[in-house]
Amino acid sequence: MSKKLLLKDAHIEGIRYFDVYRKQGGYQAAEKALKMTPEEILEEVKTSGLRGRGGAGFPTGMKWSFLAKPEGIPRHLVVNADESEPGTFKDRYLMEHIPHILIEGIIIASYCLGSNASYIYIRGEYSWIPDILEAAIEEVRNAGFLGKNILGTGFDLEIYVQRGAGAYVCGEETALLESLEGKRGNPRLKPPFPAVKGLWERPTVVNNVESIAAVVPIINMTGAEYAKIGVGRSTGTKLISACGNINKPGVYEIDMTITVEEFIYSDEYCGGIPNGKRLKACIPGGSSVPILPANLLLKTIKGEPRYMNYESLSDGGFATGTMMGSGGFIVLDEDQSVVEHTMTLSRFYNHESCGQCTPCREGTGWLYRILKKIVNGEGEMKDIDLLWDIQRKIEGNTICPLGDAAAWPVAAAIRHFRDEFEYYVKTPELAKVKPFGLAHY
Ligand code: L3W
Ligand code: SF4
Repeated sequence: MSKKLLLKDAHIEGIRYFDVYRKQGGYQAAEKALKMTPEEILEEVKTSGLRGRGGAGFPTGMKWSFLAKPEGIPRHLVVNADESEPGTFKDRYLMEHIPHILIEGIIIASYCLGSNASYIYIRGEYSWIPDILEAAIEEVRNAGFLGKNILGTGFDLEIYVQRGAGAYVCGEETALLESLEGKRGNPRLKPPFPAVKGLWERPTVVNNVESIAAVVPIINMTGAEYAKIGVGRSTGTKLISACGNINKPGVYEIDMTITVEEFIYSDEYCGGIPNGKRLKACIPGGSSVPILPANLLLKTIKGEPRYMNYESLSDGGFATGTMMGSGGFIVLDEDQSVVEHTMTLSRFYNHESCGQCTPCREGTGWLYRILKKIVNGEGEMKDIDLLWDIQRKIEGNTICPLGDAAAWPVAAAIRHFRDEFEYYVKTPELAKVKPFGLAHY
């Protein structure tokens, strides 16, 4: 049984409301933190080993320590709730069911960072969640945890909820800041990082919803105890949203010591693949991370089991590994077509490109059009090499990671499933026939 820190009370009726959350020990971490110094809180977060839960896995304590503190200039905390990565819906679950763990985390983080005005930027499509968050904020204000002179500490805090307008790229932290400032959400060049020049050019920390929520158990149990959960540099617990060809899609909290096999087949998690089908492939960290075929998913190239953590999933680099990413776990059974799946993703990235950089603006369109040509049975062998060339020219040559995110799925699909691309080219009429099984491998 995996240890639960964030979802431990998710089953309790009414946990969305302040009184019920408080009865379960809610806001004790905030009370504790407000008696500590900001430096002591930072030390706990650093000791915990918490890594950013939005996709990049950057150490949270280190990010907080980078925050510039020029005299007389306000600082901000911005929570990235723009969760738009295909396959990722864990922050939605957390905000819908336990909004107070996020609000409590914001209070602690804001106090630590010296932010008197903090923001939650939430994707526009989550249209019903801002009401939940705003109701929770109102309850917390009435209880004295928000506003002026919180609990008599002299610390003031306001939390604002801002809805996005439906652009995936606004999940990229600098595009998010542009959008929050009321402009078109175009990513900025980095450096400067937001920690130095962020919202309205002020020092800003941008953290994912789950990262901020994790600060609550860290303060409650201490960073050292949190660091004992998990393995290596994958400390604490991670929320995984599981979908695709599995019996039990949903959001699970894991402690990063379980194997991928256990996660897919155990009844505690995905419960196996429907109708006794075989596993073909999986994208474990949201659509941007490389797809892995079943053999490399269940074992690394060294023959060791593949674990659900940052290090094990990326073992072997992109040649034989992938990434933990946002934890959006997408499972494909033997009937799924990797080529068609890759085309769908390419259409998405092409549509979501902001158009600022040529390799991304033009390259994503080329990827989509060539993949569509292959799927429609009009592909030629040279198109597969052209796809490879185009993704190489995008990767690393753009302002923001959306370019890489568009390139990696294509690269991984060709690397691991080239024979399937060739099958489409050689036998276009057969490629249309379902089930499109493992048979031809
Ligand atoms: C100050 C330095 N700050 C790095 C900060 C930086 C950012 C964080 C990580 O995300 C991933 C990609 C996909 N001084 C710093 C510094 N920072 N050096 O650390 O930065 P970085 O550049 O490693 O990554 P990133 O741009 O934050 C890229 C994933 O995000 N992704 C997923 C998107 C969707 C979701 C979702 O729906 N939940 O996350 C898309 O690309 O895996 O690896 O804060 O400022 N010297
Ligand atoms: Fe815009 Fe794409 Fe360039 Fe990112 S990589 S800034 S989405 S054009």
